Amino acid sequence: MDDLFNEMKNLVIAGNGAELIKRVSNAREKGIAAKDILFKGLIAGMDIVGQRMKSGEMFIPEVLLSARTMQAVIDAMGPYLTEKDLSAGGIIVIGTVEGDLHDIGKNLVALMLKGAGFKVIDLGVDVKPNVFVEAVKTHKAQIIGMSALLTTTIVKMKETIMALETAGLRHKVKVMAGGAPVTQNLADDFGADAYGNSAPMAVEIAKRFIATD
Ligand code: B1M
Repeated sequence: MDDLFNEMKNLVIAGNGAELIKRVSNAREKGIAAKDILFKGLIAGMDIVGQRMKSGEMFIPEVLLSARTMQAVIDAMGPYLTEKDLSAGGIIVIGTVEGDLHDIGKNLVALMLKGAGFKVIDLGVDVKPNVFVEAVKTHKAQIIGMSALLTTTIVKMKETIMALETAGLRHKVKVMAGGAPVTQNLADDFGADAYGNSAPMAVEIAKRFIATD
């Protein structure tokens, strides 16, 4: 099993989508859980890409190739990654905060929320605080989900919460924050209602929000 996950990691690093999709289908046929494929294969591979990017062994074009490969495989795996129970309901506005272009984690969270029955308004990347606020108003969202991957953009989560307060909407919407550099302490500090450290956890939190609404 470890060999298969290692192969998947290497294919993410190499940005070889065609081979990776074959490995993932084989793994599914063997009954390997989609979440294991995702976390032990794909995301583990992307973590190595991150380390190599930091050490200068990989450059932006190569990282982009890995990112596109990973997104394509996640899209292809969509039906296996989502719950069959569509009963959750609820409207969530989600986006990657201003200044930040990373969207794979955010897309995964959005995919799993949709699969659990949420109506997801995905604002994309580089979302300014006032755009989140307007979307909450327009769509009468009960939840707002913010993702950030850069230490320099986490502050935008706090600014967005302040913008919700200024608009008189803070008490009407639950705020969830996530993304690799975010921690429970940071989320508490800037006044979020919850911190999600993974896409499945984000779904659990969103369900809890709706249940206590
Ligand atoms: Co960027 N990048 N990047 N990058 N990149 C990181 C984040 C970095 C850690 C790499 C490194 O140096 N080791 C580093 C940040 C360092 C820091 O801030 N301290 C970095 C940097 C520096 C940069 C640039 C500045 C590089 C440059 O230009 N010199 C630049 C910034 C651009 C910008 O945003 N303005 C940049 C650009 C890029 C690419 C465009 C090439 C590409 C992004 C492509 C894309 O997203 N479409 C890219 C990539 C791919 C990465 C790494 C390698 C992988 C990110 C990823 O997709 N991970 C990343 C290193 C790493 O994270 N290991 C890195 C997989 C994804 C599934 O995980 O998003 O964490 P993640 O999501 C998880 C959880 O966090 C959680 O659920 C998901 C899993 O279940 N989650 C949530 C996420 N959002 C959530 C929201 C929730 C709840 C849970 O509730 C709402």
